[in-house]
Amino acid sequence: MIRRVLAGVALAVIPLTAQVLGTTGATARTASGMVTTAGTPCANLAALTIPNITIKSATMVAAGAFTPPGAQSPMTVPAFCRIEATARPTSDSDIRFEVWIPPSDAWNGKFQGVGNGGYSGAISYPAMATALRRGYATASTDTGHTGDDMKFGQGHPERIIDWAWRSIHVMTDAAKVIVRDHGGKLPDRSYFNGCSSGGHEALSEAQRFPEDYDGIIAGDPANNRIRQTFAFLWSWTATHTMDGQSILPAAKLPLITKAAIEACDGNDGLKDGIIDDPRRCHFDPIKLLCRNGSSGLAGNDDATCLTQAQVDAVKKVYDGVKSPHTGEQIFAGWPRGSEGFGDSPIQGWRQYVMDPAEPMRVGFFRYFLFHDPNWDWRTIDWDRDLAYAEQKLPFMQAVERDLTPFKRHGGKLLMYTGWADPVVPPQDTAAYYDSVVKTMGGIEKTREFFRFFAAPGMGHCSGGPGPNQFDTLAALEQWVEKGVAPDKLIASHITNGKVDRTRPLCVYPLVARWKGVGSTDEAANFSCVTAEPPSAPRRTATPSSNQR
Ligand SMILES: [Ca+2]
Repeated sequence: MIRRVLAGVALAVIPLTAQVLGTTGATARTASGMVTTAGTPCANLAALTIPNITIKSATMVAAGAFTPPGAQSPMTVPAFCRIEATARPTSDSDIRFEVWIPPSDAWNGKFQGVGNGGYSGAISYPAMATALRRGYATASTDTGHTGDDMKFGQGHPERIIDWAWRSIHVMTDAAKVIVRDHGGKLPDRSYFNGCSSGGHEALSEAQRFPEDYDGIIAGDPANNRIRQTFAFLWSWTATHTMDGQSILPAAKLPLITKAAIEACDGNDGLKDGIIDDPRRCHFDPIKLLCRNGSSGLAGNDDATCLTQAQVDAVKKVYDGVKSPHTGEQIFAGWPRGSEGFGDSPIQGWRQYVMDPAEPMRVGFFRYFLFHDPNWDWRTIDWDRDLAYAEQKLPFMQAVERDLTPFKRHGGKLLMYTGWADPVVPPQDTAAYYDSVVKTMGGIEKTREFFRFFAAPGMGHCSGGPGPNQFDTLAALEQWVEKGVAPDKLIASHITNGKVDRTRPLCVYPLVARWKGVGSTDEAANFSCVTAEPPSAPRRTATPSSNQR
């Protein structure tokens, strides 16, 4: 219903009349020889009338340095027309968004909506600049509030909806109208590109508004949002005492990752410092138990081993949330290999599990669910509270398995994740894909419009020991515009600005396997094959000369 009511509302309102076109003078000739007229000059866009949208400003920005609001340092951008606007689809809404449009000679004729991170609260200027540099008209929104915490939801149910799905759709509709008015035509193609919360937004668009976009990139999607939030609370309570003391010192996380990789690196037949698929890794942290049997809290033990309490904590994070009553798995645990693989807090369990003084996203329970700023995480009832949350806030989810409307629209969906993601457990992302495959009639029928790529050893959206830089947009453009579906993406690992390893990321569920000759750091020496059954691990390959 939501889809039918809202989709196309804005587009239907402003006919692009000859009179509107006549206000400009600029004309251009398309490849087919048809003369088109560039639309309203940038500065005049401020006078554009779109229902529920207020355009605050429309200004030309010259090529060069541009410092977006809130940024410490400038970005380098090509010239563009910058439109600042606010959408108020409800009386309580305050959805700020910007639309950036290249000059006609630089515009590729396409539109790209870009997604957010965390609980958003900020326009994604760097992603907009990236889209602009590739010739796209682009838009981003603050999703209807400012800041990354969740207090905005207290007493503002409509703003929670704005954040959950409405802002991206409203932004998309309005941006297309603005682009049409300035560029003289609707975008030839529209893409959405997001990771993390942006991945959630991407899947929400494919599910709720299948006609908004022709191509959608969903990275490390936090689409199973309610259970993901319960899992944050679970992992925090697993690694902290009831009075909030940390059981597991962050300094020990790299030790655990090292041991997990040692245990599981060879499962894929190649000792290369990367766990290929953590679902096939069953490393038990008891292997790290201190030999002197020391136990107790952090600080009383040896830096090279784990106390029994620490072993138990790590196991709980791996295992994920289970119903204490039925044993049902509520949400996947964090993968082996994600514990601590890098120096920054997001390259391991620090940022979302270990470091917060309270469970990450506890504001969800306080401000979205129970409307009680004093809600105490110790009172969680996993079954009762989960049932209540899923009944009360279903719009926070983007877990629909039937994507028939998006497929029928001709849409193409490219989803990716990092197999070492310490924020959104990749096992849940794979499980979502598997469930869509089941619903949509099998892997072949699903691959016609929806492909999934998992990057071994990649963290949350980027980083990690595995090759983690790859061009999803170029692959999706080929698929949408030329009908060439991606069977693999070539990923690079970069150290100090230098590529030191490339690998294919194979279309799921295929996996990359070394051919047995040549450097294990070159993608060309790998094939995409069906994974070996976990019960019969392949013989360890003969190491190549430069293997690490
Ligand atoms: Ca390996």
